[in-house]
Amino acid sequence: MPEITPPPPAPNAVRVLILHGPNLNLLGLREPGVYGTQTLADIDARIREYAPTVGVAIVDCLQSNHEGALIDAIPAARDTADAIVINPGAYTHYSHAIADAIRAVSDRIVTVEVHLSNVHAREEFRRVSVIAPAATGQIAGFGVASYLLGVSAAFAMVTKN
Ligand code: CA2
Repeated sequence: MPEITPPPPAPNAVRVLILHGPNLNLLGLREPGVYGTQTLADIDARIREYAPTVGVAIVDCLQSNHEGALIDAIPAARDTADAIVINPGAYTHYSHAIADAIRAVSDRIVTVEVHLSNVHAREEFRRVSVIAPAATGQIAGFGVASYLLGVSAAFAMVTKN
């Protein structure tokens, strides 16, 4: 398939940082029955293709298996992003440190928590998100579309006033 070059971001585009948590680098390589066949690179490419069509400029797509790297990226986005779309992976269920980092920037940054799978229909421990109370909202269960809905939700929240 020919590569699609996304249009340049509009000058007033909403700036969104995409954060992926632990093990999401394995997408498409392991457990395709749960998380699908698309790799993380495929997902990032789809997000980058979609974002300009809804007025969003993607600042960066960053994946880390390290809690501290995700925590560092959140306040660092204060001056470069209007919103963060984050799939915290398994940190969703216990990282109060990531939740605190989100709270610390919530005066300036909208945060959308996203999940590929419907965490509420899975094991008991996945039904609890310590991130959700700190985030602006949560989207789960739509596969790759969860990220695209997250990007649209970020745009809607940043431009609502
Ligand atoms: O559904 C989601 O997006 C999750 O955030 C994915 C996390 C899981 O711990 C959350 O409960 C829900 C797991 C990401 C690990 O992804 C893998 C991909 C391929 C193979 C193994 C793990």
